[in-house]
Amino acid sequence: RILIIGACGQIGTELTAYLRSIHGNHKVIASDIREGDAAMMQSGPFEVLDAMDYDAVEEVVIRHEITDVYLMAAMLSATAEKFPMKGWNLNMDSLFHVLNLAKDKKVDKVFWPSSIAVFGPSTPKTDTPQRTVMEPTTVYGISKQTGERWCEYYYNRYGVDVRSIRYPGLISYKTLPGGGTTDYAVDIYHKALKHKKYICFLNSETTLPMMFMDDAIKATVGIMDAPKENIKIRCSYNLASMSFNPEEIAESIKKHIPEFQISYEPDFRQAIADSWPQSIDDSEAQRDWGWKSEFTLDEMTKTMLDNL
Ligand code: VAH
Repeated sequence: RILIIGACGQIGTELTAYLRSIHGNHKVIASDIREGDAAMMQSGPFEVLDAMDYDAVEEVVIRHEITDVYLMAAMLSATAEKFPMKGWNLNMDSLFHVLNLAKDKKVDKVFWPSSIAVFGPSTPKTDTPQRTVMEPTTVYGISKQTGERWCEYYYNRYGVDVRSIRYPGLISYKTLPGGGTTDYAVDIYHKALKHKKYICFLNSETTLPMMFMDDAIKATVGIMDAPKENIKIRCSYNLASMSFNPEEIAESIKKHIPEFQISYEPDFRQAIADSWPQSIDDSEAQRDWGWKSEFTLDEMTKTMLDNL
């Protein structure tokens, strides 16, 4: 059986629905720090679970005979700058608990999300390579860089089958994201439909690597379904789809809502965005487990506006 920790989050919500559609509702146990919405609670087994409580995680893993764990709980970049120690402790304790359960053979396989936030101002900004200088300047980025080191250590030292992806900014219509810097790219669609205008907290030229959620879910399941011997990178794989800035996404929206207006009022999240790369080289993911992005910006815009 599969356990999703952080099932009510931006990725967790869609990952839970997708895995339940593939494996059947009762093979996928959803969990989060508090109960989810009606759709989540009615679609299969749910456990209220604190990812920082080892005994509680172990009890759920044993009682439900879990084999695969997707650890999607984390505090994202903007929020972690407000609560550094809470962010560090949540992101790291939850990872150690799941890695140790795998080390003790209580689970067989682990997925853990990393992020382009592991890169910092000294990282090459375009076509950022899989292996490069990584001096992250955010709590979130530091926790993801450290987590990658520990994933690789647990694989090399204890044979733990942990797999990871450095997600770009993710955009979806099924859930509101929480506390990210790339979240402007979700908010903009909601505001475009409601108010036909959006005040963006990043400036117009801030180009960031982005991905539509359907592509992210495909990549997550793709790396977990790949044969073990194909996974050559055990820290975390670069993953790419598209790169755009607020002006470009606004232009894409204007093709559907011509009167849409965007204005710019950068806040503390501008410095976070400026520390990240603009585009990512994901050739290893393409080579090792057949990754291929499907969605373009205009296709994503059409899907977002049709579904919101
Ligand atoms: C954030 N959406 O903004 C997340 C992600 C690369 C960005 O890590 O913090």
